[in-house]
Amino acid sequence: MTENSFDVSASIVESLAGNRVEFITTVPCKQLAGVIGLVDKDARFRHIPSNKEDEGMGLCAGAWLGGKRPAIIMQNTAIGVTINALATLIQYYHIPLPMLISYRGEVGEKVACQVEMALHTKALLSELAIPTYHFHRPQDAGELGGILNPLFHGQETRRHPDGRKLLECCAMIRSEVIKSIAPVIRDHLVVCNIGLPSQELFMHDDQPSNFYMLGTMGLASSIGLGLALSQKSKVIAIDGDGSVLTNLGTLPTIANNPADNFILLIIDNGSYGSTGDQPTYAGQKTSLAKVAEACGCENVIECPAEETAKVLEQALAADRMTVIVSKCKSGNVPVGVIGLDPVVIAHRFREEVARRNG
Ligand SMILES: Cc1ncc(C[n+]2csc(CCOP(=O)(O)OP(=O)(O)O)c2C)c(N)n1
Repeated sequence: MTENSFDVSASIVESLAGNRVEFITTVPCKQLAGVIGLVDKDARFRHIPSNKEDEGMGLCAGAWLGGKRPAIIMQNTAIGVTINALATLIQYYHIPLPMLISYRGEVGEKVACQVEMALHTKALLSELAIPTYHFHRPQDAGELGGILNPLFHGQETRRHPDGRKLLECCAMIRSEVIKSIAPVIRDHLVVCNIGLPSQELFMHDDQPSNFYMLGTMGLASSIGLGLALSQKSKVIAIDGDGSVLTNLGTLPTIANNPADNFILLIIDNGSYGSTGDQPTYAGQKTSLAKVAEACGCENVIECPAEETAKVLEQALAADRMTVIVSKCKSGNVPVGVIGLDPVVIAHRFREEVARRNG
């Protein structure tokens, strides 16, 4: 095959499909427009455009937990945006994620600003110990299939080690909202927000069906949506107002990619509770319920905290994607840390998802 006749985009798409990648999220880049166009039209893939690359990584994490092989397509200028998601989500939970990254800023680049991130792209990936493969010539893209195979295989055949409970959790008082919903959410897949919400849920009702976020503030809703789109069981993402504000792009993504097995429960205490109750804008002029509606979410319910369990039960019974904003007071109580290894959390959750989906 000559260099000219080699179709890079088609080769990449076939390598992805050939490795059973089914869930792809993208933030566009001109250089990868051909691949993105093919992915979008190809029924072998679920294509979910995301608003920001770290949001996309949350979606991919959810898809992997849901049993699907994910991939993200993005531009190298976004590497900086994704460092936290890479370190505290993708790497921390050992989630296999191929990133197809366009390399803007190389020799011949017409947009001078692109050169700046090109200078740092490889150094940042190297600092994170992420193996990189640089396709210099069009035909090099033909190597993609062979690169993907071991990436997925290694993670899918690994099992979480038993008994790796690293730290003992100290039982302390819990938030009333988490306490009241624990019996309702026990039978469903739950993705729980970073900080105190996860610690409280772990302390009171640890289940293999709970995915506790230990980092990556803002991505509970993205992980939850990716998971819901990837399998059939019902998914409840428990988020916080501060975290939703940090990833506000999640609401249009949710609205435009509805999954009737998905409930986003925002426990809105009007503050960044886990860091000492600093006020958020949601506790002031900004109504997250109205923002969700304006973004196109169709079933948005705001309720007082004491009605959360009942509203959640009704939403589960309705089989419709629902956003619930539970308004509660700020205030924290001491609670122990989560004594589980992140890889244990991810793998036992993934196995539970697979068990439920038969
Ligand atoms: C990117 C990033 N920024 C800031 C933090 C620190 N942080 C951890 S939890 C948290 C507050 C989360 O607030 P919210 O989502 O409202 O949940 P709450 O704790 O109030 O239930 C903050 C600011 C972080 N972990 N990551």
